[in-house]
Amino acid sequence: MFLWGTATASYQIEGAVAEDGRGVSIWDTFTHEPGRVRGGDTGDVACDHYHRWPEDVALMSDLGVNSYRFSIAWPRIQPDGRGEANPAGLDFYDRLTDALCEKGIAAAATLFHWDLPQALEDEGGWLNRDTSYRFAEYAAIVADRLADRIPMWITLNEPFIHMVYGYALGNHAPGRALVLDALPAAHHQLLGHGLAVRELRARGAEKVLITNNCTPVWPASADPADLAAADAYDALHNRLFNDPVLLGTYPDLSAYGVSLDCVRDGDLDLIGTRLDGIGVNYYNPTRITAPTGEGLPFEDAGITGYPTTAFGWPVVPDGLRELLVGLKARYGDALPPVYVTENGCSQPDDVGPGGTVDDQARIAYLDGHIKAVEKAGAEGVDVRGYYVWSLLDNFEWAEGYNQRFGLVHVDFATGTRTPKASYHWLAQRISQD
Ligand code: PNW
Repeated sequence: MFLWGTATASYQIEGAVAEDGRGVSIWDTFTHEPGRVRGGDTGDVACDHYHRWPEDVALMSDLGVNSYRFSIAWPRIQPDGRGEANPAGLDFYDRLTDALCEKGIAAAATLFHWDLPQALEDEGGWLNRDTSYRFAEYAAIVADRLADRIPMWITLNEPFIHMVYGYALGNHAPGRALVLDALPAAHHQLLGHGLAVRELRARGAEKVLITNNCTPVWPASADPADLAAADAYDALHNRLFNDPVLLGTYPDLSAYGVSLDCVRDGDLDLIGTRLDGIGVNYYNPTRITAPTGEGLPFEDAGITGYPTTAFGWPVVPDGLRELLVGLKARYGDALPPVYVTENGCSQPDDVGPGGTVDDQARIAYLDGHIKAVEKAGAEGVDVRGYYVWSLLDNFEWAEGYNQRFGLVHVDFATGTRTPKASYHWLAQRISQD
């Protein structure tokens, strides 16, 4: 059965940051520092999903999806990132899972979507190898409680984006700007993944995946310098995260003066444990040119000639086909079934007269990308699911509430949910399947 779903993440929708024993996460700290997030927005209330989740489950049921990808907030389960579980935190996800089961919606739970307990960040966060072991412990606690009812587990969401924005550039929590010294955050996340896979499987988890952010890389020209730059970018963004989990090896980054000194014997065996699927998040391709100055071995050349989203991201549906076919070409039989665990666009959606949101550009976006998935399938890629980012307009990280990705509009002053035209379109599309 093909999985049609919507995706969300804990910090982006839940709110209720100080309720029922939840600990502080790095995003609580970061959003309360002046100048970090546009407009000073925080996730303190967000979509108030922590209280309104029954309404959100009903929205998904009416939409007709058969799967829901959400994330579990580590600080609700272990407020300080270690030790005893907080029962109230587990209870929340237990209730949500039961409600999904009742509606026939298969839960796909992500264990880490960037909201690390602050107490672990204080000890170095993902730069510290110990965090990988803490993550496995947390995974075991959650699986003990929920593996009997959650069929699909995703260890990490987009370790690349978390490393780059959180540790290399600093525009996401924890706000560190270490450039290439951020690389241990890649390895320690992946080691945490490998250790967690073992804990999840030991507790009977049916399917275990990781979700990587992937982008087709386009060299700006056929000039060898541009080709080399594009290859370097592809190594860092795509292969650094796909190779170890699918092949058990890291790409050679030594040409760029980069080495992963923190890798120890046996780590790659754990990280390369065969998965039941790979989650792929796709938003757009990246066009790369040779660097003009010192520093990184590539430069973003930008993409023109395509429509853009409110974020300014180019809309290239065929890039998703290209990406999926490219994964099959590179990994062959080592590529497990693929799930597109995020795809979607931000649009400036206002509620119009009559209380409707006429987001025609989102309908065109989704239609194009769903067709691209079908084409990749026809070209031999085993794609088994497609999840729209996102169910609800939500807290879009450094952009606050300014970028709306939802199928459902949220009035952040009142919490009122209004399904957009794209929601009704998708309901139709799914019902035809
Ligand atoms: C993903 N980029 O993040 C995340 O998984 C979501 O939490 C997020 O809301 C969604 O995509 C939309 O941004 C990304 O700059 C953040 O290329 C930034 C990028 C890509 C993905």
